[in-house]
Amino acid sequence: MTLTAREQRIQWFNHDRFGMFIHWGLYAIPARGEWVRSFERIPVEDYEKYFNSFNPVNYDPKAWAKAAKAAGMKYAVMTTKHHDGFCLFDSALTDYKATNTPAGRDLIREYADAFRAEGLKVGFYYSIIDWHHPDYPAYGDRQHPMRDNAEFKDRPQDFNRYLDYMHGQVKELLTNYGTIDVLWFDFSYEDMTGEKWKATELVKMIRELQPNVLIDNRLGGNIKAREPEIYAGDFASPEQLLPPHGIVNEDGKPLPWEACITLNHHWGYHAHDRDYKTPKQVVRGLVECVSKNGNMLLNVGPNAKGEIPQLSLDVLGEVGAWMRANGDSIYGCGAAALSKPEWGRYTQKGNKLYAHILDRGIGPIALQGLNGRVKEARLLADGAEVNIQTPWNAVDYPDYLFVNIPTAQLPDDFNTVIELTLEDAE
Ligand code: JFZ
Repeated sequence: MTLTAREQRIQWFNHDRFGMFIHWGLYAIPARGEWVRSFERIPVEDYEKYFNSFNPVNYDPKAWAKAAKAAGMKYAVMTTKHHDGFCLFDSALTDYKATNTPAGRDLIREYADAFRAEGLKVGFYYSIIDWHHPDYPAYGDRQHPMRDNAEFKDRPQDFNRYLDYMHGQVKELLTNYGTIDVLWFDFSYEDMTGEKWKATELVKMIRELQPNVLIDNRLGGNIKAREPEIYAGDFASPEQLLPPHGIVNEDGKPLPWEACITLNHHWGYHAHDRDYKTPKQVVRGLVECVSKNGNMLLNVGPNAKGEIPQLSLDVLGEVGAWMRANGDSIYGCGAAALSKPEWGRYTQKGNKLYAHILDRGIGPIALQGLNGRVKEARLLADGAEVNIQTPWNAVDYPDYLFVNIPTAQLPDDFNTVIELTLEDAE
């Protein structure tokens, strides 16, 4: 079967499944999240102090890349510019960039080089919303910091000038930093969608510069359509939510998707938000994504010194330990053609079916429809044989395979994975 260009470029993404999202910018200094300018209606002049003092002395993207890799992540997406308009890269089209702060260097170049050197794929987040550019709609906009400031009402504006700027920056990002694996645009709303961004023209340029870069679905358009617009995107981007049944198009065909998820409750650094998901929740969430043919892009928000918060590193470390033992049930895997079992979830890769046991229950674990179909059962974490003989008290259930766990508790409380080798490979 020959694959379309779209199907071909998405292959690595469907294999890799787990990535790191990085939200970093001037907002790390006020430390109240990346929407601080909008929420608190901060004028650009008052935000300027952060530009003048941005000096992340401990910025060490090699350490970030190592942390991502050790967590089992295979790619990363980092903010090159967020809604506040501040550019972490050395754009020739603006002065509002990291090179003109005390940081004094192109933070994106260092990120791209460091992550690539660790063998991770490199993605760029780029905000198509811009609260700094004078030609971006301010007064009356849904979320611009000056949305209800009457002084901005009759300000002369030329949106085409903003579009030239935005298209120009995308061109810079795809020209000056080598191969880029993901372009993560953010975001469309109301009438600010699709051709308002000159999206067809934009994507044609992108495809000429880097035909294989993956684009998210936030330029607008309908990714679920039978024949989606050229700018509708390569993958769907559910945010802070794991879609109940995965994502399919109008014909019921599975679509690539990636759930972006924060570790606490903020994308950008927040000094007081210590309400973190546990490593167990993260592992189970990732497994849920893969069991529904999706990816997880897990966020970190480095602080003003350029450090990933220790609480985030702690979670990533524990997730990584689980991934080292159980990554075979994630990479290259997708949904199994079996419904969700009572005790957990399935993922599958060819003739390897992975039973993710989340609930020990009592007695043997019953796997419907698998009796006589399994050649071998092993604990994925250590390769130890798992007994699958039908016990004397279960002969009345011929449709079920029984997995006999010899202990009252599961060996791995996060998620115990049993690798089943099927007789009938699919
Ligand atoms: C967006 C950003 O606003 C946010 O800061 C972060 O970067 C996240 C990954 O993406 O989140 C959204 C997108 C759309 C809406 C709200 C937040 N919306 O339509 O209300």
